[in-house]
Amino acid sequence: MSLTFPTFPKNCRSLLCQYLTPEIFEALKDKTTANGYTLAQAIHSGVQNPDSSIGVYAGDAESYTLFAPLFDPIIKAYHGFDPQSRHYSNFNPDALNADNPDPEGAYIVSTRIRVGRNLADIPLGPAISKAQRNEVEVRVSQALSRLEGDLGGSYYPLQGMRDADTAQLISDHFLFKAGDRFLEAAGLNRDWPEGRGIFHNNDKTFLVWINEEDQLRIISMQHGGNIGEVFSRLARAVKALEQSMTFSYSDHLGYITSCPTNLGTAMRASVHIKLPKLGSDMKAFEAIADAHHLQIRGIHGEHSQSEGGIYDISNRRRLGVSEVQCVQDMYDGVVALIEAERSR
Ligand code: ADP
Ligand code: DAR
Repeated sequence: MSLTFPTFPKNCRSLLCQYLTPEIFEALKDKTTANGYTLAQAIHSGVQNPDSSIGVYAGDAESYTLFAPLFDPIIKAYHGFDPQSRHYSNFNPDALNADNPDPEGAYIVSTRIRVGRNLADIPLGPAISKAQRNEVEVRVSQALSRLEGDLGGSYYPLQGMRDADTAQLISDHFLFKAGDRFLEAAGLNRDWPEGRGIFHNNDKTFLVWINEEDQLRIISMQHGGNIGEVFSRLARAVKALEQSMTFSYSDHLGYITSCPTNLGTAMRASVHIKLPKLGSDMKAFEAIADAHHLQIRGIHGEHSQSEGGIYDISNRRRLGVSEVQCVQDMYDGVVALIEAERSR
């Protein structure tokens, strides 16, 4: 890894480019966390990919304190969250005001709510060893095997999975794709596909990804717009898993994740929604999204495009807001988008 100040192109807009000064680089470049993670590793994705939006990844919880002179301004810029602020969690579904906004199913194709989690005693993906990643797979899949009722299901390792089965699960939006160039440069694709896999119940309404960008992505999803039901299932599942695993958490940053954009709740609550008319007026579409703290993605995940007038709409805020607020953000935004689509 380079120990000289990186050269960024003039058109670089990532938060890394904006906040890595020569002074901060000199102050941090020789520091190493207890897991051996360095500044060079933390910034490597953004140096290799100057078109990154963020450009940094943490290798462990200590990264956020040891490299705070760089991470703090990036967290402030993305989340509007100060170094002295405290994060509060509220996963109580009863606090959500979210009757189905589209009971006729005219707009919302499907609803998905996910959280990222990492085991408190193992480094994050960018710093994890192969043996540690395999240990995560064993510990988490064993905990999942003890789930009962509608959360019960089976674990399917990626290693040995038939290519056709992998492709079908990805096409059906259930399984993660092989890591993109940003994750590759962060060291998150090392030893792929060893130690990675997916757990799901029979209905594929409850799924857990093991060792993608975070050690766990805990997912509740179903067709239609019953956002409250999706949230309640996720809350039950996370509570059940917390009985057998300790997740990395701090009073300041909430749930600790490899990418700083997922800190706090580590929650992304999304709908796939048909908005063809708004899609032809992106200025109005984006104005409503901005007003409701929403992110617009394509329908095959991050960095993909919308298809057939269907968009992935989700909350943008994750840190400094509760899980209930994340879902309320998405819900309130979806109500406004449906009203705008109807009025056209
Ligand atoms: P993440 O949500 O885990 O950050 P992505 O944005 O890449 O990751 O989405 C992961 C997968 O989940 C993709 O296949 C995407 O199409 C699917 N997905 C996201 N939201 C929904 C939704 N509301 N309904 C169905 N599939 C969804
Ligand atoms: N591609 C990285 C990450 C941005 C946020 N998305 C995540 N974490 N999947 C970037 O800096 O653009």
